[in-house]
Amino acid sequence: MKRRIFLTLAAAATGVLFNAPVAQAADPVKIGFLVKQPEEPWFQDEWKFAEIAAKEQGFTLVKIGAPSGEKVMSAIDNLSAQKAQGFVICTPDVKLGPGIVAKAKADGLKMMTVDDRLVDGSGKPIASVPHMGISAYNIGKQVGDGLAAEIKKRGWDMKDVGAIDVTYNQLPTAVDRTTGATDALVAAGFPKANVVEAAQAKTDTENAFNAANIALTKNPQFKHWVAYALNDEGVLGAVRAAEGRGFKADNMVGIGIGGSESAMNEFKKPSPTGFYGTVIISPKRHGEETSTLMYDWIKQGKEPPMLTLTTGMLATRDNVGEVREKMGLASK
Ligand code: FCA
Repeated sequence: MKRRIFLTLAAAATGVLFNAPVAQAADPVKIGFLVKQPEEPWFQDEWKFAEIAAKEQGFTLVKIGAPSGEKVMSAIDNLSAQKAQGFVICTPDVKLGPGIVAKAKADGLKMMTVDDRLVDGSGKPIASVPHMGISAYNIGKQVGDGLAAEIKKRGWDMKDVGAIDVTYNQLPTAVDRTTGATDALVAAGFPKANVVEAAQAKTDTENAFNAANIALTKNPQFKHWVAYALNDEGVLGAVRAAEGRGFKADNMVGIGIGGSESAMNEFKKPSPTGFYGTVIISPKRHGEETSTLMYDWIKQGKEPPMLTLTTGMLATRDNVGEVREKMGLASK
């Protein structure tokens, strides 16, 4: 009896009784971080920043590459078996939404999405899952504005310029990004008829290369080209395809989205390529902040904001160092 009173008082003194944390104090926190394309530098960077959060907060981070629905489902079961309490995910397919939500619930895991937002059976975003994404349409507009400014600076006649719009319409954030870019170009006076859609089968350089090649072959009338896509890899595919047809830095302007290693390597080449710029987004926010939000949710029961949309900044090889510094990415 005496012992019970003592324990109760001790618990009350530390606030445990009145502000019960969701995880037991003794449980080590374990958080999964699932990404759809682990080979892509953007996702490597997200993981790197998530590791920083893990070190700072003292939780275990379980990094899992999950390029298919089956991989996602088995990864969630696996996390549950390892006694993880939650996970952050960039899904390989947003339509897996209801299945992922049900699986996480059945396994008793908290979840939040990053980059790509889950949709329900009718294609609407699943608003009940906390999400951090980019402000896709506005970032796309920054791409289109940058392309239009460069076309004007070079004094190109817009009727001689083709635009390769590398699309991936299965993914809403991709649609928003490329639509933003097209809208900004058209608003700057670019002829809509000169926008050539090039659908990629997967969001990587190889698939963008194949799509862009077809667009170039079918449109020999253009003297110059610009290109955009949902990410840097897509634009790099278009730039490489254009190079293969003789359109080098003088006649090709590509602006990507991301700012990870693929773009940085391009800027480090001794002479400029058709990869003119990138809108740098923040793997720090998408990796470190998401996993810290998940940690706070597990530790303190504090649910993350339901929707956070991050911004980006256009960088070219001339100012990339400065822009990275402004975005808090310089030391990485
Ligand atoms: C999507 C893209 C990635 C990256 C991320 C922020 O997941 O596929 O390349 O741009 O959004």
